[in-house]
Amino acid sequence: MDVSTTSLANAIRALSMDAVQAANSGHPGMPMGMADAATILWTEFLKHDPADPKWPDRDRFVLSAGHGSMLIYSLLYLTGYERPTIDDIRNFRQLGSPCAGHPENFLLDGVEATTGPLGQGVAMAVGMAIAERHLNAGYGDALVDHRTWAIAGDGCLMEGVNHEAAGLAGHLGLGRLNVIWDDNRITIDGGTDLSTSEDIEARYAAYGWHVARCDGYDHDDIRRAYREALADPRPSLIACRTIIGKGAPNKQGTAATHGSPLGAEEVAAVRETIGWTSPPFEIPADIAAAWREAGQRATGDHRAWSERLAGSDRRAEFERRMAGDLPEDFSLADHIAGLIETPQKIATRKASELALEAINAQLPETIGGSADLTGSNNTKTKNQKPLTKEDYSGRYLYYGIREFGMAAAMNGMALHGGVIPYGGTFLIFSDYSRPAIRLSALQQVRAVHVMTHDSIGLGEDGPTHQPVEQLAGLRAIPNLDVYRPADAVETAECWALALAKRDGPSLLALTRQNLPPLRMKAMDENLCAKGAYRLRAAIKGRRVVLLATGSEVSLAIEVAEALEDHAIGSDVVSMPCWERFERQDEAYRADLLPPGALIVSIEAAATFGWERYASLNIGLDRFGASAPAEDLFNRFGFTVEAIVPRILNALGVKE
Ligand SMILES: Cc1ncc(C[n+]2csc(CCOP(=O)(O)OP(=O)(O)O)c2C)c(N)n1
Ligand SMILES: [Mg+2]
Repeated sequence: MDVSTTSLANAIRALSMDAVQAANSGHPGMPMGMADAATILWTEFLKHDPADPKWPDRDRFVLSAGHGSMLIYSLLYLTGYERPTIDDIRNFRQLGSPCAGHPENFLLDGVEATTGPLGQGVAMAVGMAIAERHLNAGYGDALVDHRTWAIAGDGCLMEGVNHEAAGLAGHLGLGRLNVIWDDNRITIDGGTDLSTSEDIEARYAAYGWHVARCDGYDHDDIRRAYREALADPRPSLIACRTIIGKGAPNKQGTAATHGSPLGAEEVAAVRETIGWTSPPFEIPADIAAAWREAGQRATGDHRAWSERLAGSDRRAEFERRMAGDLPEDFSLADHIAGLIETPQKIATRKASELALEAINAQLPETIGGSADLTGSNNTKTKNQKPLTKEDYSGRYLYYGIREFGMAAAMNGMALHGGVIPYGGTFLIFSDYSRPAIRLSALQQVRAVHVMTHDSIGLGEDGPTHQPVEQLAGLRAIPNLDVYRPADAVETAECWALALAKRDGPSLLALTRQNLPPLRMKAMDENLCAKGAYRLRAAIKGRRVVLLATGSEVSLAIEVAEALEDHAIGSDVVSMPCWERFERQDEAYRADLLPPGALIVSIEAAATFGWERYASLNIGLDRFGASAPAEDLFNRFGFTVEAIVPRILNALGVKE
């Protein structure tokens, strides 16, 4: 079919400007500027099959510059994905349309990652490229042999997470990763020269990347740059010189095209300029057919791959892993039985390591790691060798001091599929990784964050390292399960729950200090599954329910015993996970937290939020201090002697 690349690209321009115009909101500049480079990528280079968007060996494509969402919606539509339909595009940015303001992976097949928070797309692409090489090391070229492409804007490359991710990618030599930079020298405020004068190409070269440059409208030059990128063993940055809003005669090259409709007049002028005579949302038949045909390019590859899979003796395991299913016989029951048989006074971070020994031995899909705190986070198990440039089969990643980059890469790995990433840092530094934790929750991906040193219990490192408000902030993120287990058994139970949650991330807040074993009885049920459960029942008539998490549960038990001495019956409810508790029915919740009893929360962290459950909140609403842990618990009132009088006072009981 004899349709020019320019005509193909103009279909993207028309769809993008018309959809933004119809919505009266959106970002036409980026899709118009990158239309040619994206067309060549999607019609000549990208390996994908619109008929099977989940084909495991497809190339991954991440639109890191997510504001240019009409670019990917156009590409998916034009190459023949089932969705979006032209009506979906007509309803761009409207309630119910999968063509949301920014691309959301759970709304459309073919959108590999949710992007919009600039920089994270590239970091997720790094994670995808890691997963690809890791699976390739395990399953070989026959089953896993694809690339990861990303389109990034100036903004993506300015963000700090870009430095973390690009550094990691260079270090790991991820040659299958190609980032196309929409080098239009414009951001919202105007020219990039307002804020930036660094040599980005030199920066990437210094990370160990291959850097190519091309003219974003010289088609052969674009092809040459892509081919160079494919041939080079290093990750590639392709600096693609473009003009934002290309095709809009009066507005192109200006920030005015970044995030506003062009306006009816300018839209008409574009039609004139590029020779587009079709009405909005109509693609001329020859152009539409050429796009569809290009969308079929990889069907032969796909068929051959399916035959190889059918003939592979690894097929069942490969399919299980790509589907995200755990092995049917996966269980931590033996591990937990051992903990109950031989109770140990250990830190929950150590308990997590013990759980991971059992997990990693059973699940080949886990990839652990830490942001340079391996020995403190206890994230590495004996059978894990490092994942390195020389050996991608390793199952442990030394992320370096890159908490945000780590969490974003974990999202990319989880989105790629076939692996379950977990990564560690101190709970206090969840603040550094928080934007990616939020995005994993929004994207519904399984990533497990191992956050140790979870309170003043970390001791001498002091208030810079002692989390206070972090738990409250993390609990506020929708679809993130935050766990704070109280002993080794709870830690194992929480790990089992985290791994079983396929549609969202989990975070384990773990202690540095040793905790006494509390769960001494063997049982089939995972008690943490309900988020909270009665660990101790009142002996005398119940007047008080002590609601505690993690390291404060054993303290709550001591407090309960002291209250019983005052003839005040006290339950202790361990509450490792608020979010799971919230998912229980009213009867269960009321049984644990009965009206009429004095409910007291005890947690060595901000009381913010605990008011919803308890009328007396014992916590830490200030920064901690540098001292041995025991001195801090004494100083801040986490003792039986300090807590009992407060409860008696609340009950109006005289001592
Ligand atoms: C982390 C983050 N900060 C700010 C924004 C708001 N924002 C959206 S696009 C943009 C400018 C991006 O410039 P560039 O990447 O060059 O895109 P272009 O204007 O060229 O399309 C900004 C600041 C955002 N989406 N994410
Ligand atoms: Mg720009």
